[in-house]
Amino acid sequence: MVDARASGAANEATQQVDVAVVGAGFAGLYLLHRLRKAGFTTVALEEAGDVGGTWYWNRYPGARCDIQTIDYSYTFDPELETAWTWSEKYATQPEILRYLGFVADRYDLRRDIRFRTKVTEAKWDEAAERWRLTTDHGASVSCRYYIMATGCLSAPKPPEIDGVKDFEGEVYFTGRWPHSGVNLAGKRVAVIGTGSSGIQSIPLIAEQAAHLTVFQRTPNFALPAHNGPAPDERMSLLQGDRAAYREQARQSMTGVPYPQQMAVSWQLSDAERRLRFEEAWGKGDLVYILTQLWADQGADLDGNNIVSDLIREKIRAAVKDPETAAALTPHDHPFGAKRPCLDTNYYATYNRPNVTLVNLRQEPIKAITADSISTDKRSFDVDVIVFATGFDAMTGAIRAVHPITGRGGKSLSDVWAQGPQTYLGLTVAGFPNFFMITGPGSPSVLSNMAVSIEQHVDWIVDRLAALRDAGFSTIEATDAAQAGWGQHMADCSMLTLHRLANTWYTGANVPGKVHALMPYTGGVGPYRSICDEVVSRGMLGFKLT
Ligand code: FAD
Ligand code: N01
Repeated sequence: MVDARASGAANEATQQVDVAVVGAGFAGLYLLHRLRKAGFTTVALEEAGDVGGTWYWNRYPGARCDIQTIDYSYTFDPELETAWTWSEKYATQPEILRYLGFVADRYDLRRDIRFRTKVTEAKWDEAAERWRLTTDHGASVSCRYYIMATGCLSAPKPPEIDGVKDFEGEVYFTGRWPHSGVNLAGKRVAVIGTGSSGIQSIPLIAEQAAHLTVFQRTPNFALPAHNGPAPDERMSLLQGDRAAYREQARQSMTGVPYPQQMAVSWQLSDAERRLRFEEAWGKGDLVYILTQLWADQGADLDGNNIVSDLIREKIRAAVKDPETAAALTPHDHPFGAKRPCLDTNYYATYNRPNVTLVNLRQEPIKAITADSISTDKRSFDVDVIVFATGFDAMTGAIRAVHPITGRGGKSLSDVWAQGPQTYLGLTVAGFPNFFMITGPGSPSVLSNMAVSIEQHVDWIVDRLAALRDAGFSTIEATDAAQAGWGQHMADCSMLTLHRLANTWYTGANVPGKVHALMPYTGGVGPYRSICDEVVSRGMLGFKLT
C-alpha cells in the first residue's frame, strides 16, 4: 500500500508495510516467503535488477559454489527439494541463479520486490514505533520491522592502488562482472587477488587471454574440487532419509551433515594420517577436509601444521617452477584460519607459458598507469585489469546504509565504531525491531550459509508472529545481553585458530577497519540451540514492549 499522506510531503509517497526486507538473495527470498505465510505485509528492496544476490552479481568465469550444491540449497519445502535437480556436485553461477529464479517464480515472490532500489538511510521513529527507510528510487518505506538481508559478501572492496583511475584499458571487478560477458581472447590480462574469486577465475582467464599476469599478495590454500555429478554416497544418504540428513546439517558444526571427528592427530600414525589426507584430497570437498581428518586441526597448531604441510607438498608437486611453487605456498596462516579455496586446475595453470605470477610480497605494486601496472622492480603492459580483491565483508553492506539511526538518535556507525556489537548476530541494542540475517556475531560465513540463512529467517519470523499474537509492538536486545554475547564470542574465538590470521573474517583486508573476528566460531548446531534457549527462557536478553 502506498500512502501519500503518511509521508507528510504532498509529492512524496510512502509505502506502508509491516516488514521491510532489504536484499533479494538467498535470504531475502526466503524471508519474503515466510513473512507472507505468517500474514505480514511486506516488501523487499533490492539494488540489483533481479533476484539472486551473490549469484546475480558474481558472474566471473568459473564462479561456482564450494559447498556441495545438494547441501547449498533451501530445505524448507520438501516439494521444492524434489522439484529441482542439480546437475553437478558444485553448480555454476548460472545454474544457482536459475535456481533462485525458479524459487522466486514458484512462490510468486517478485511481485513484492522493488528492483533497482537501493536503501540509503534508515531511521527509527520513537513515537510511531516504526522504521522509515529512504531509497534512491521511488517511494520511501514505513515499516514496523526492518530486516537487512544485505549479504556478508555483497559490498566489493575498493582496490586501494594508486592510479586505478588513470588506467585506460578495460577494468572488471569479479563481484560486479558484466552481464553481457567479457571477451578476453588475444588480450594481455592482469588479475589482482588470489582469494576464492581469483582462484576460480584464473584458470579460465588463462585459457582465453594472450597473456595473464597474476598479482598475488598472500598465497592461499586451495584444494581440487574434482567436480562432476553429486557423489553417490552423499546422494544415497540424502535420498535414504531426507529429513534426517537435513536435520543432521542443522545440528552440525558447519551446516553440512558430517559427524564430529573424534580422533586427534597424535593418536594416528604418520601412515594413518597420510591415508586419511589422501582420501580427503581425492573427495574434493572443503568441509570434509576441514572437519574430518582429525579433531584438533582447527583448534591446535600442531594438528593444523600436519595438514598444512601435506597441502604444501601437493602445491610443490603441481607447480613445475620451484620459485613459482614457493611463491604460491601459504606460510603465514594456519589452514582454515583464512577461507581456503576450492579450485579446478589452479596450480597447474602456472605451468602454462602464457601465465606469469608476480609475488607482491617481494615486489609490491607501485602504481597503475594508462596502460600498465608497475611494481618496484618491473612494469607490465596490460589491456585488461580484473580486480579479484574481495569485499568489505560482514559489515560493509550494513554500514553502507548510512545513517541507520536507532533509539535516541544513535547511529549504528557510532555504536560500531570499535567493531560490530550484536546480540546473537541478529540484532543490536538501541535499535528496536531491527534484524540482520547472518549478521556479525552469527556463524554466517563459517557455515553452509543456506542452513544459517534458513535458521535466522525461521527464528525471526516465528518471533515476530509470536510477539504480534501476544500484543507486543517492539523487541530490542538489552545492553547486558549484547555485552554477554560479545564476551561469549571472544571466548569461543580463543578456541579456534581463526584469530591467528589477518583475513576478511577479522576486517584486516580493509584499510582502517577495526580488527575483530566477526563470525561466531562456536558452530552452527550449538548456535541454533542458544537461539532456541533464548526463546524457551522467555526471550532472554530481549526487552519487549
Ligand atoms: P546476498 O546474496 O549477498 O544478497 C544480498 C542482496 O542485498 C544483494 O542482492 C544486494 O544487491 C542487496 N543489497 C545490499 N545492500 C542493499 C541496499 N542498501 N539496498 C538494496 N539492496 C541491497 N556461501 C556458501 O555457504 N557456500 C558457497 O558455496 C558460497 N559460494 C559463494 C561464492 C561467491 C562468489 C560469493 C561471493 C559468496 C559465496 N557464498 C557461499 C556466500 C554467499 O554470499 C551466501 O551463500 C549467500 O548467497 C548470501 O545470501 P544473502 O541473501 O544473505 O546475501
Ligand atoms: O576475496 P578475498 P574473494 N593489492 O578477500 C587481494 C566467498 N567466495 O572475492 O589476502 C593486492 O578472499 C587479497 O590479498 P590479501 C568466499 O567465502 C567463494 O576472492 O589481502 N592484492 C586476496 O588475495 C571467499 O573467501 C567462492 O593479501 C589485494 C584477494 O585480493 C569470499 O567470498 C568464490 C589488494 C581478495 O580475496 C571472498 O573471496 C568467490 C590490493 N590492494 C568468493 N586488495 C567459492 O569458491 C585485496 N587483494 C564458492
